[in-house]
Amino acid sequence: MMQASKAYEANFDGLVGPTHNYAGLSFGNVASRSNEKSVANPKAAAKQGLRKMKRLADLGFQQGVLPPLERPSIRLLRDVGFSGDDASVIARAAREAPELLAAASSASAMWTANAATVSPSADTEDGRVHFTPANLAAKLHRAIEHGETRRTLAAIFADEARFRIHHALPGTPALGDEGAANHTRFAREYGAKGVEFFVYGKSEYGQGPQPQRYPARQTLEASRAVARLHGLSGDATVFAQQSPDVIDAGVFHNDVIAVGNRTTLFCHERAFVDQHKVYDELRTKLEAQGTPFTALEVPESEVSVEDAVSSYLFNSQLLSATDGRQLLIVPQECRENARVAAYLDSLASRKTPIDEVLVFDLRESMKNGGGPACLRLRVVLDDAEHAAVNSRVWMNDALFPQLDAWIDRHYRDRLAPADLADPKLLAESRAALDELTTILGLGAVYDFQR
Ligand code: SUG
Repeated sequence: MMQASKAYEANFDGLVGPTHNYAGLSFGNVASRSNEKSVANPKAAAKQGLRKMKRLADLGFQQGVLPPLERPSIRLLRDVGFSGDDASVIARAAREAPELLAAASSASAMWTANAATVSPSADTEDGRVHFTPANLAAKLHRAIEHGETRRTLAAIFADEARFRIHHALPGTPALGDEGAANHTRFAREYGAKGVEFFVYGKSEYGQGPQPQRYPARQTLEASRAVARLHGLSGDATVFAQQSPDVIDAGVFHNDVIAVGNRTTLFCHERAFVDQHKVYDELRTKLEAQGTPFTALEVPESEVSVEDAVSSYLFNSQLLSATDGRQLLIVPQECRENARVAAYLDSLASRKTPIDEVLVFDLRESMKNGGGPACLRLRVVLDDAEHAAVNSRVWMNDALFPQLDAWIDRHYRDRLAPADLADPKLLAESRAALDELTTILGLGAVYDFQR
């Protein structure tokens, strides 16, 4: 039996959608650009993600599923002027603006770390769990996610007495918001008040350095707005700027160079501007709550920023097991980079807060720049909140084979860029999603069902 006041961190992974493909849509994301136009395997991608969810559920973690969005987005294609029946819309877009068809077809909602920023009820003024869907204003294919994401979140976290689901911030560069990928929470226990750590790429109106080569997707103004909306107090928030030169090296979200959990921050030594001041502020604010803080910093001499970007060492999940041990969930690319592998092997003989490393094959997602941490949205829930969540989305021995068979029924094992012009893909995708809403008990969340 769970104790009444206890809270847990649940991870909600995005189920990879049937249109998963490599379109090179994300300038600044090295993997996305370098795999542009290669052939994707949506079935393998979905199964890789599903296996991660099941293994973590088997290890005793609370693991939820977030559904894909409806893609291709006929709504986007109509908004930009393509008309006629759905098949004509796709045919005309394929002919006249294949880049818009690619944006409309991306399965990018799989990276649920960008779905929203979430603040646990222990931190918020009104004692509810707050969600702000991210506007993802930096990239067209992602800027079309938040309306549908909000609808899905509302279907899963429906109890308004416990969950507050905000609208996304206005989608404009000054308020560019990329969600939980740039947000970490520290706390002694998940259910205790914590310190929320917001990392931004640049300030729109303030001074400060900016990257020169690649875009900074998150602004300080957006991070502050989310903290205000969630009713977080100033003594329990820290805002830090990402080093502009690591953004220019391909660190397009903070979760490509840092990950935190409870009292631990695991990061590269070049992650932040004024890094030691950042640690000091986190330590001071946490110690005021009676919470210790440890920064486990990886030096450039052991793992370069380039190694971090190609292996996704820091796009790992740092998870507290029920026995208190901390596990680091890494992609197999970490084993394939000799320096990163050596660093991970050395953890056993060093005194660090990481007790065990688990390796996962997420190759299909990784080729678009999405590692273990990109694929999950963390939601801290106490028992009553947990009971208020739509129970059909929890991964377990019953849901896994259902979803596995559903993938087998509906997914292709090959999707090349030219296949996005195939009108059958829309029909296949809708048939899959229609069935999924029944499996997950979501109701009619998709436009085509309304
Ligand atoms: O926004 N890739 C995603 C990857 C998101 C990773 N998320 C986190 N770091 N939390 C992005 O850049 C590529 C799609 C394409 O090129 O087809 C893409 O959108």
